[in-house]
Amino acid sequence: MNVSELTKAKYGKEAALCTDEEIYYTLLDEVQRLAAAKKRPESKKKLYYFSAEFLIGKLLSNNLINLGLYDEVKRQLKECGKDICAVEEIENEPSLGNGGLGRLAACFLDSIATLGLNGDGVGLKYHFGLFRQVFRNNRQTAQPDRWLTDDSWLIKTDKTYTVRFKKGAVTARMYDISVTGYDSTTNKLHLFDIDSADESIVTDGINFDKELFDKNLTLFLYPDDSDDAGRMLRIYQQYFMVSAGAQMLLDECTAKGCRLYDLADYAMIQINDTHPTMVIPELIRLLTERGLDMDDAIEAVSKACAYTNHTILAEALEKWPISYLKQVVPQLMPIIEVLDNKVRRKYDDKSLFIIDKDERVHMAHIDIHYSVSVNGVASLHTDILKQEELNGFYNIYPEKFNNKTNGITFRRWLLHCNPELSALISSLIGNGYKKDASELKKLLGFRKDAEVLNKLLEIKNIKKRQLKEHLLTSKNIEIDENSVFDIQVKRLHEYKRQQLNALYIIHKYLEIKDGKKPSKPITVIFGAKAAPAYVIAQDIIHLILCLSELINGDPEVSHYLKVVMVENYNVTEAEKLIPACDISEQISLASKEASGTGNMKFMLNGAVTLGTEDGANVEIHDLVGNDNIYIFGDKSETVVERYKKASYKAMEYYEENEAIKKAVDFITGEELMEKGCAECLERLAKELKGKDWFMTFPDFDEYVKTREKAYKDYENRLEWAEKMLVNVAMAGYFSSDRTIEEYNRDIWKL
Ligand code: 26V
Repeated sequence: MNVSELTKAKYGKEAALCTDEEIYYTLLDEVQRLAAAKKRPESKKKLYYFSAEFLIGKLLSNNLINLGLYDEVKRQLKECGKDICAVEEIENEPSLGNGGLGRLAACFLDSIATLGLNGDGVGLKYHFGLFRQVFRNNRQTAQPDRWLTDDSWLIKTDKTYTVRFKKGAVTARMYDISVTGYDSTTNKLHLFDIDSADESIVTDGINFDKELFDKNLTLFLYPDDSDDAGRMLRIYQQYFMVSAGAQMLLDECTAKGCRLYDLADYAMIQINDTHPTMVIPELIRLLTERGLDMDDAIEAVSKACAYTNHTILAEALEKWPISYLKQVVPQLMPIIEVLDNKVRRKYDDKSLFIIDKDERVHMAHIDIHYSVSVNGVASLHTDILKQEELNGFYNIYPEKFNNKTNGITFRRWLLHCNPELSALISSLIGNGYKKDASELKKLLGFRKDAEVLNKLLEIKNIKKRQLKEHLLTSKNIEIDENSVFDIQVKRLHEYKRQQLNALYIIHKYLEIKDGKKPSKPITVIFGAKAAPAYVIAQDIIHLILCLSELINGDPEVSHYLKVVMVENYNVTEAEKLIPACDISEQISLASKEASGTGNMKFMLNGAVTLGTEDGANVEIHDLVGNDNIYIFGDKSETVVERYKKASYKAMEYYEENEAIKKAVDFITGEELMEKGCAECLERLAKELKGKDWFMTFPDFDEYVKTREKAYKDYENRLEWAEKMLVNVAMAGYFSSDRTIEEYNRDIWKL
């Protein structure tokens, strides 16, 4: 590729004379052209990965890397005085996901294409995606985030499908994004939209008329489901996605000669959490419409579907009231009733039924009865599904249950975000690890090599300086690159326990005020969006922002401790934060974090985990061993028991543990009250003392002790570097290429 030739053709001038924007659009055109010219995988059977979220991140560098053009383009730009990073900045990040579940779907698409498998994504083209987070008065506000531009990675197709609702029909139009594999074939992400979407109905912040389904259907990702209109809109979105997707896939299958009864020979549908569950009754409906009888349709569809569970949190498991479904998609109800009746005829156990006594449809139950596979996303999570949450189902369908520990694409989370580390690895063990991540283990040979260890430390320093520079220029935040970077970035949820981290910060602040100064300064960094209707999560953000104002503004303390909360945490910010991290906070309450994938990204970039035995942390622990991870807190069985017995009393810990009492009382003390909103801070303190549903107090002492131990160990630089090296070396298991190979081997069989 010759960038200047391309800019001359598009803008009539050499690259050196172009703006970053002109260069960006030139590269966009060319990469689109090259991606479209790439080979598509061919196979009789094809995978359709249905997901309400695809958190794909910016695509320019990712595609340049996958097409093998990145280094060359970077060099050419440099020669004409341009910086590829500045060009990357032009692209808007499409925020088409909430967090781990959406990012996982994006990593999977990358690996599916890289492995040359025939599989496309199916989702929604949200106009605004997830809200943009803006901090005002130490609080989160939500703004619309319009990412669409005239020229983008989306290609408008002329494929349209009619989707019928009770209130009327809409036309679904398919837009495609090319999914380039790394040195491999190209697949597609199909995103559906309505032509009649009307962005002008969005008023002040992210409010809009939730009734106008033919205008609002694709405006936002998961609008607020705290009220009926919001929940109803979610059903509109889900049905819209699966109906359009189902029609598209049936067209593709019949074009390949599929007789409807043999659907499973031509299509596998992976259902990413319960959001796309209606694809099952919808496909059954379409097959009966096209002539199959009901039983045959049910069998054909069941053989083609597989379900992934991503959480055990009851509030996140979708149950739609029949009355809602009747108001939105009445055509599905007779089918759902048939599915439920078949279950009732076979089993007495009411907990297996699809429709419960309150007339609600349990979406996960449809998936489990009418699919070939049910998988959890980390070994502990799958065990909990089998033994606890879905035990009744496991007893009747043991053969359906399987584990697929999550993974991440090393192209984005190493090659792209940490070229310095990636170059060091290549110089030590060659380039093989880029296609076979298990080769990273060869790094273990350098455990005692001081030169290599020092290089690792030097790269970490480079990434820390880059982050410092970024925070300074983009957010006007100043941090000390010589401090320990201790980072917790993920969605804000009580089970992830950002509040435990905040309690530690208060504890540390009080110690420093008492004259007990840490020997190495500490920078604690947070990044997290909270659901707008999730009050306590908003309060936790408020607490962190108030702490940040108080501590960073206290000259007695700020030299030793700083607290930063990065605004609008997203994939692009993650790419800058993760490589700079020393200590990775993975402190969810054991049993609650299904897997986590941030934990894997940090590990791969040489951060050491401070975490509980939860989700994939357990597997990280197994791989790196006790010396290379900091584990604390109650085990999953203890937690599960404590919930069963309802024996936990937060107040007892508060009253008996001096340090906890001091930290919690500080939340409503004078210093913070001056900075923040009394109502919010009091509500949070009350919640902790009276309930603490995610059990931060029982883990507090051990958390403090373990965190101090990590800080102390950090000071022995060479020993720390060895821990970093072991983490990088053992991270190969968490390549999403490995995960996808397992999905294909056990479930899809493409
Ligand atoms: C959704 C909701 C929505 C209602 C309010 C409470 C709540 C709590 C959690 C969720 C999460 C839904 C599913 C999800 O995103 N799970 C994440 O999936 C990741 C990929 O498998 C996994 O790494 C994370 O551990 C898991 O939380």
